[in-house]
Amino acid sequence: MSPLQLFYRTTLLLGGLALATGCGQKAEDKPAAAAEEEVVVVEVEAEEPVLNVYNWSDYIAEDTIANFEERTGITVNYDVFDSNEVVEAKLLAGNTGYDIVVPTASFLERQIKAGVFRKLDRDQLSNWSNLDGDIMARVSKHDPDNQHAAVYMWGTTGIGFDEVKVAEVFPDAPTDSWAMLFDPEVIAKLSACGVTLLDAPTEAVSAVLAYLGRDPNSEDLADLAAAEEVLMSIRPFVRYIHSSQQINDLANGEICVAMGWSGDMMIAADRASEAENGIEIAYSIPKQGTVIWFDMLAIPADAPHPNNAHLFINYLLEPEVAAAISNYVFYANPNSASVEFVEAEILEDPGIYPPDEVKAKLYPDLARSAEYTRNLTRTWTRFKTGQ
Ligand code: SPD
Repeated sequence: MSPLQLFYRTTLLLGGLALATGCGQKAEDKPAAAAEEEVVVVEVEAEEPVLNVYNWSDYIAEDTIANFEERTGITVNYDVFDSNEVVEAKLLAGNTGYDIVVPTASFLERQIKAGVFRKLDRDQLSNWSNLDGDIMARVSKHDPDNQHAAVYMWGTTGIGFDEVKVAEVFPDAPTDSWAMLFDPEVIAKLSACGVTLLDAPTEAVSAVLAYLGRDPNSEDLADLAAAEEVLMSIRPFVRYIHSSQQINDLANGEICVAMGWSGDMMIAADRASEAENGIEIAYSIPKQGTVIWFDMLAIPADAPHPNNAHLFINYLLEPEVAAAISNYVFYANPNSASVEFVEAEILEDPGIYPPDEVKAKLYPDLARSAEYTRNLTRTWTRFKTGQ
């Protein structure tokens, strides 16, 4: 392979690659304003034009991948998941074949310790400075000096609910509380129209602990036992435990209450609105507090196309690209330069960008120890199987 790829700063970066590979936008096609930007040349090993991406489902704009492919000539193989545990098992086994993976920061922390990621080459990430300094400082607790990962999107975990159905089956339902899911008397009533939980053990147990007024990040086995007791008491009223199916089921009225991730619940609302089926989905951040989490772009140590992976991360760090994703999937992005391109409706939605008084109720998502995780997994298996 010839050892040359050219990089232009910001939006011109991929134009530079096109010049080197003879595909996509030509240098002379550059808009006049852009032509004045500083050109940065970085030499890296050219790779076969392939990129293997493993991302969460419903987590990218419709044209993000197609635009990248068009601009670079790189073919993207795009797989999806809906569980940190699944990604972690694959990463720890190795040889995933993926060039980009998107674990949540608390999981990334222990994966870094297991040596499964390569360090990012900042020389290939000219758009890195677009990242919000406060957010990157926050995730540096998981990845010291942000050496291995960039934040992709962030959000919270709360309750999505069908306003009409819930009002029908339980007019005084405590929609601002985890009691919707964890009080057996409440969930028993709501079960008439269908209640679901995320298949995310750490988050479910944390939420129960917040509901009980205990430390959501506790690794005390007495707290885990208390959470298990609650989970077992509500098990008969849970229709299913799954982390992506509830989006469409809320949108089409199959269920009425779901534990869910912020943007996903808004995707459900958007799909219902597009279907014009009269269903109105709301998203609530419970008053007892909830987790704030960060999903991270990282490159496995054995990635077959690490330079293409850097190109992709740099592309995602372009302000317009990040904004287009937020506008499509309703998740907050960490890109300060993207704000002017994010729709006002998204920026002003307190469920997406929580105001300070809500932020004060958000607790961090800490990495759990291996020993605690083994106990948690046993609890979760008993919960899922109801035994
Ligand atoms: N549909 C995209 C969902 C992204 C969810 N990220 C999960 C974070 C878990 N803490």
